[in-house]
Amino acid sequence: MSTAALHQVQMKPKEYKSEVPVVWCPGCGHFGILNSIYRALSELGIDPTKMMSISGIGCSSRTPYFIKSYKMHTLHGRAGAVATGAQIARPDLAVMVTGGDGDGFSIGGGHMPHMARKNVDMTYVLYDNGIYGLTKGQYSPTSRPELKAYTTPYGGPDQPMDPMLYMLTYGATYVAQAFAGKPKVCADLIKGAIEHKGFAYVNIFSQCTSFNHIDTVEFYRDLMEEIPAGHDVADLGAAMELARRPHGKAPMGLLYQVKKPTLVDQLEAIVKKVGGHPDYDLSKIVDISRP
Ligand SMILES: Cc1ncc(C[n+]2csc(CCOP(=O)(O)OP(=O)(O)O)c2C)c(N)n1
Ligand code: SF4
Repeated sequence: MSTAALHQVQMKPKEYKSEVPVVWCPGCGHFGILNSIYRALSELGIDPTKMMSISGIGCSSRTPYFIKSYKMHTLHGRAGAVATGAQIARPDLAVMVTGGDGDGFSIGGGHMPHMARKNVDMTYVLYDNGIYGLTKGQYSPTSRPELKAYTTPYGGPDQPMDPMLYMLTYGATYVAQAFAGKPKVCADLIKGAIEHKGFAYVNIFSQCTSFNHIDTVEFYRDLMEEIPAGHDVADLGAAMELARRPHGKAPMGLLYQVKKPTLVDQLEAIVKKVGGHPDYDLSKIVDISRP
């Protein structure tokens, strides 16, 4: 969203910490992402009373508890739907969803395409650790087949999905990726996402030190490659080609960014078109739907 209305405070990153103690396992990548969020909020000067932090269920979905802002800890997989409603009701707030690959792409997978194609003005930070951490290590949609987890003791039977290709395909207007071990890169991409007017998706690889023993810090360091200088972020084809990992490396940085009307812009345009027209009467529409 435009942060002009939100540039109201001067707070250090640590001042965005709430009173709630962070309870993740030692070495969990989620710490790095949380610190990057604090840093992004501080650098943008976001007023905590102008921010709505929303999540579903998971270790990553605990994030709103740790941030000084308004917050909703909702149902597993439903953060995006709740955030869409919150954004329509209060377009003046900075709406941020934080959650895991299980929350976003398993149970919540039905919502992801719609937030993207509707261009809901929000930031979605997905903590991608390739596993269900909170429920003690089940295989997720981004798990590699080599992962031996409780539900896949002999490895997985299918191929992982790619969140980058998915989001680009469904029309997200800001698509970026990083690794929790690169806090400055993460903070810059999250800052860009908050400032972006439209649906901004940031995929951040995050090691689960307790249950995913193959996607380690070393694995992610080796996997990631900075997006080449000169990449045109408005070129969807070029973004998709990078996301396809032609040389086996996952792109790190901003893949894609374009300006398009948001869901609220489109709704306002409809109201402008039909508002004041004698046939436009919201109470009549509500009456039609009464039993
Ligand atoms: C309706 C429902 N189904 C299943 C669960 C159990 N559950 C809680 S969190 C979770 C997945 C967590 O994984 P992820 O979203 O990737 O986050 P992480 O814990 O890895 O950060 C599941 C399956 C639930 N809470 N509610
Ligand atoms: S179980 Fe995994 S994701 Fe959850 S806090 Fe521990 S290391 Fe992090």
